[in-house]
Amino acid sequence: MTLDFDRYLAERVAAINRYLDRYLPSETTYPESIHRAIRYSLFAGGKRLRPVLVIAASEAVGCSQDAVMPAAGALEMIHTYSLIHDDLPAMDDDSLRRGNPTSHLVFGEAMAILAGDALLTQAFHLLAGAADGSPPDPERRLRAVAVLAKAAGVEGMIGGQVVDIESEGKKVGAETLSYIHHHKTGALMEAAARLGALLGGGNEQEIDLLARFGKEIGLAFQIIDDVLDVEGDESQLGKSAGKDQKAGKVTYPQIHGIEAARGRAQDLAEHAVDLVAPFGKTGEPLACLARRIVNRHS
Ligand code: GRG
Repeated sequence: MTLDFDRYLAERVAAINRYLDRYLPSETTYPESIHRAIRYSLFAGGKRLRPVLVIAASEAVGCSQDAVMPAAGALEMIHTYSLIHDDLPAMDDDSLRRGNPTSHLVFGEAMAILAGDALLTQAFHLLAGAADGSPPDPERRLRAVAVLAKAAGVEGMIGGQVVDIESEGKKVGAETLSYIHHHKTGALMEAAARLGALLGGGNEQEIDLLARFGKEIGLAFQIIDDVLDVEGDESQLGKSAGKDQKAGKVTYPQIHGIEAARGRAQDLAEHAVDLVAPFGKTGEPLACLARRIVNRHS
């Protein structure tokens, strides 16, 4: 039987949302303002790609999703923090995110900064095992914390954001663009797949292979994000379109053209599909995810 991927996705997204809802303090918890700001951004309807990637990678190595839910939740929390901070006046100064006014427009700049900080910090509380009380394997849990810290920090997402900001309005080449994409977007995707495999009990070879898968689809995802910024429709994207050109940002379509950009993303996705072929049936959701990433409209 072929996999009903829409159903697969819907079930996992619902499980992630339930998990995060249970873990996070309610909006009536004191001090209410910060919990309202956190929940406003987290539950505004993101695609949940990174936590789904954690779960699908764990399933590929034969694990049930329960063991990796803390990692899945942590990935989404860090991703959401990066969106809140990226939208701030000091960064992209954006007004629309996940179809809603950005956090700083609703809660003020200070609360938006704090909501992002809180999500980043709480993500490590969750991953470290404080929420479930029964770390499956303390050594793997510790490695997982290190993997996520590296991916979110200067050697990963922050490093990519720094080079992105410093490249604005400048004529930079393909090498710099590749650094930005691999770090700003790819690092969290790679970490998601690596964490799923690591905490799902995979062996070292499986962990490395799935991390490579995450890296390839991370790059494909960002190339398509660049394409959608040019061709996409704001109401479908849920965020402002045409931002990259306005901000003088270097993008894949700008250097290589739209057709080549789409072609490169397709090639990366197909290569990623080949990488997970050895997993057979349990790797099928990952293959579907790779293809969905390049055929998306939002
Ligand atoms: C400001 C700390 C900080 C980091 C900035 C990741 C990042 C680095 C900024 C976020 C903005 C951005 C354009 C990142 C590139 C990755 C990307 C395309 C994010 C959007 O991810 P989706 O489409 O968003 O998965 P949803 O809303 O669906 O979760």
